[in-house]
Amino acid sequence: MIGSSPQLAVVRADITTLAIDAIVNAANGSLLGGGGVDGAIHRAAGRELLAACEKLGGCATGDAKATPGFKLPAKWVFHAVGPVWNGGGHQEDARLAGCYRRCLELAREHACASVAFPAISTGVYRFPLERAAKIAVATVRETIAASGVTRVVFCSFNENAEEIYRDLLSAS
Ligand code: AR6
Repeated sequence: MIGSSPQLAVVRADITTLAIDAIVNAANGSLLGGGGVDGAIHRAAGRELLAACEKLGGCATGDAKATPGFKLPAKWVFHAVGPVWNGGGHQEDARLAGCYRRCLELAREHACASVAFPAISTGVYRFPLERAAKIAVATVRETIAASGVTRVVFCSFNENAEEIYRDLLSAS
């Protein structure tokens, strides 16, 4: 684990393995599962997660909704819907920032002290990784104080993402 701030850290891990108050899912608007990290979370949490998601009625891009973690070590899952990258002129940055902001609001509502985020939108949705990571770190830095969260983990799935987050966290 590496990070210059006591509140923000980067880990390289499968997010489904983290024992933490809440993990964030990079979902789609249906909230009914998919590939990537979404598929991994649904597989690890078990069928009860899909049943809980079915009751949520979908979710807008830039927003997030909470369910329990069921069989996951995490207590909660915050299902965030990131934007599909479409060149940058379609409010992609603002919508991505909205995901991080909303998840920290959900953390406050559910009294979570620790939250782990994957790099939302940077897989199937093709958001450029470095640009996404900058937005992630900046938005968390802006909003963490109001959330009551004491620890945010940026969960990287590969070495490249880990290095990008490490550089961003070591910059003031
Ligand atoms: N743990 C942590 N990070 C992961 C994991 C994992 N187990 N698996 C993948 N990643 P993606 P998106 C990283 O494609 O771009 C789904 O079908 C991955 O390396 O999962 O937001 C949804 O249902 C990448 O950096 O999500 C949506 O339809 C990041 O997670 C759509 O994909 C996000 O990649 C959402 O696309």
